[in-house]
Amino acid sequence: MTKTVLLTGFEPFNGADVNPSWEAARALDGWSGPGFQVAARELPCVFGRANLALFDAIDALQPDIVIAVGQAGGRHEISVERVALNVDDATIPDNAGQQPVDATIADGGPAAYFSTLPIKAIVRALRLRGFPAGVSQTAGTFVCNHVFYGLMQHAQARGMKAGFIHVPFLPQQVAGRADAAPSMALNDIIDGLRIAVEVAVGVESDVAEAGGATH
Ligand code: PCA
Repeated sequence: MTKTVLLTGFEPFNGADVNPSWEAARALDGWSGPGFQVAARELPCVFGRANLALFDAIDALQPDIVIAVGQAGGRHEISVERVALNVDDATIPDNAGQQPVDATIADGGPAAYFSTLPIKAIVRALRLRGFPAGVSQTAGTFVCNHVFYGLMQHAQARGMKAGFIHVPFLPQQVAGRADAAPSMALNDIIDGLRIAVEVAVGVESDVAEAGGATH
């Protein structure tokens, strides 16, 4: 049976005019391969509303696998997230002007959820193909983590595989910046997400190999 994979990306935020997560996800809308088809949807960068948009998309598409994607400006690699935390703690306002501080996402919910994607297998496949990639131990405490937490709660109830991947800035976002933030070409981000989808569809249990962090 063909598996449906929902890929989400975010609208631009913090005054930017582009968000690589949506640019990459939208490029894969309608892409299909052996045993799977991909649908892409854009999420608002707004606490609460983003999760409602995600749950609507899940209801409409009934996906087997959900991979939410966000921009992590300043990171140099494709970051496959391990853990979603039950906290909102924003350093900047979201696109509706909300800036929650130390707020619980789900009262009575677990402190954290783990991704159910084969995160080590995805990182290994990306590295074998020459992409800078790694497991990340935190998706931050802004809208991406908020969506990731809501996604995992929803996915557990429905028995879907789900997780989150952060991607670097695009070259055009860092050109001319004094701080030399790293970036990745859009085509590489797109190809990296293709690999992540293929592994998520094809690998049932994750590989065990070193890939954590000492600090
Ligand atoms: N990145 C932000 C929110 C939207 C996005 O693309 C984050 O990492 O929380």
